[in-house]
Amino acid sequence: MNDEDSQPFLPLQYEKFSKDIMKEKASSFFSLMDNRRTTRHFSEEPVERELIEFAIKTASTAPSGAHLQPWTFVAINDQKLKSKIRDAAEIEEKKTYDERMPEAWAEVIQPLGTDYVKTHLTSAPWVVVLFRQSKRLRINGEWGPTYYSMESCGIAAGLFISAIHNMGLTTLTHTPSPMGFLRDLLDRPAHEHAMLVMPVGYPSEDATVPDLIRKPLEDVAIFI
Ligand code: IYR
Repeated sequence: MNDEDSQPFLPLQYEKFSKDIMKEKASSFFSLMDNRRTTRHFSEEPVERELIEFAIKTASTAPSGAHLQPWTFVAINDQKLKSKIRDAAEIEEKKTYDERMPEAWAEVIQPLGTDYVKTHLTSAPWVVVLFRQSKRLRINGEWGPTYYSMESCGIAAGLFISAIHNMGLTTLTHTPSPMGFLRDLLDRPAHEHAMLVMPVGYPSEDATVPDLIRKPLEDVAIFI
């Protein structure tokens, strides 16, 4: 690679905090995120498009393999399209719940109270579908791979969920299975693969969540 091809480097913008401020920030961010819950019960109250744009812009700050940002977020507000997605998702999910789900899977999701009925896909004002790009178009016109696209999109999804929670809205990571129908319904190209469906909105007034307990630190971390 010659100098003309390489990226310019800039000084890192970095602000160092005092130890006390670091602890305060660490603990308040943990409290904020520890209060996040996934609910399937959404209000129909509208949400401004600008807020969804901010969440997608935040997600798009995620680190990604070779900085290819291999994601497309399709944000759907159109009621007719949301209904079509719900109909198609429920057809697949009914088969999954009734026929395809092995017992070992059913036993761990049974406490979550989920079923094939996907009300959230029509009640939430927005449904955001995250597509993972497995290929990219090179400058020479040929297709090349993307790198670590699963990891990159997983990180982007985490930032999206955090941004939505931080702005006072709620989302649900819904994974209709299989989800090939989303590429057809949303007219996405063959190298894009639907990965997550995230309804976004306010929780309904009667929203409930399963009574879950998160694993304590000792069960999720080892310090050496
Ligand atoms: N995809 C289905 C089933 C489902 C799977 C898991 I793993 C969950 O944690 C919850 C549900 C659905 O979205 O209902």
